[in-house]
Amino acid sequence: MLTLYSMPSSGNSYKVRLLLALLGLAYEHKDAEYGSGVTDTPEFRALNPAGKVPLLVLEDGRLLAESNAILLYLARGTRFLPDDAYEQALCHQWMFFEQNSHETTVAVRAAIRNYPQRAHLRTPEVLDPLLESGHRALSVMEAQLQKTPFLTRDAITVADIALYGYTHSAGTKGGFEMDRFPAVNAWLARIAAEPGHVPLSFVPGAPAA
Ligand SMILES: N[C@@H](CCC(=O)N[C@@H](CS)C(=O)NCC(=O)O)C(=O)O
Repeated sequence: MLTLYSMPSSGNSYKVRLLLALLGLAYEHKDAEYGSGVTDTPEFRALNPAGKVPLLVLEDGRLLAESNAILLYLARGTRFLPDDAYEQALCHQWMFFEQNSHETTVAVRAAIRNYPQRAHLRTPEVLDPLLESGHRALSVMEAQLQKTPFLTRDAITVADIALYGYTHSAGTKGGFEMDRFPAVNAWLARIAAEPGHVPLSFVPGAPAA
C-alpha cells in the first residue's frame, strides 16, 4: 500500500490527498501537522532531507517528494494527465506557475494569517505586497478560466488539482477578494462537484468535516 506523510492543514498535502481520493486509491496516512515536529525528526529527515511534506512512499519503499511531482506520478495513465505531449506540457506550465507565482503568494499570505507560528509576520509591510501579488496570480487564472472550463482544456487535469489546493481557501484563509474572480469561483465549484472530491480536512481513517 502507498504511504503518505502529509499535513492536514496544508494545501500542498491536500493536493495529493485530493487526487488519491479522486482516483479511489487507498493509502496509509502519516500525520505531520505543522508544529508537531514530525518533519524535524532524524527519522523523517532520513526520508526527505528537505524536511517537507507531502512525501509519498511507494509500495516498494521508493520515495517521492514535491507535491506536483507526486501528482504527476499518480496521474500517469489516468484521465487527470493527457497523453498528448503539448497538453501534458500545458499541465506542467500551470504546475510551475503554481509553485512559482501562486503558492509563494496565495499560500504564504494564508499561512501568515492562520498559523500562530507566523504571527510575527502579520504586518502591512509583509501582507500588503502578498495581497497584490496573490491577486495578480488569481487574475492569470481568471483570464484562462474565462476561456476554458479547466486550466488546460475542457476536462480536469492535475494542473487544476495543483491550483485548487490553495485557491479553494484563498478568500477564507488568505483574505483575497474572490468576488473579483467569477470564472475562478465557477471552476472551484466544478472541482468540488467531481465524484470522490474530499475537503481539505479529509484524511483516511478520520471523518471528513
Ligand atoms: N514545494 C513543496 C513545498 C512543501 C512544503 O513547503 N511543505 C510544508 C507544508 S506546506 C512543510 O512540510 N513544512 C514543514 C516544515 O517546514 O517543517 C511541495 O510542493 O511539496
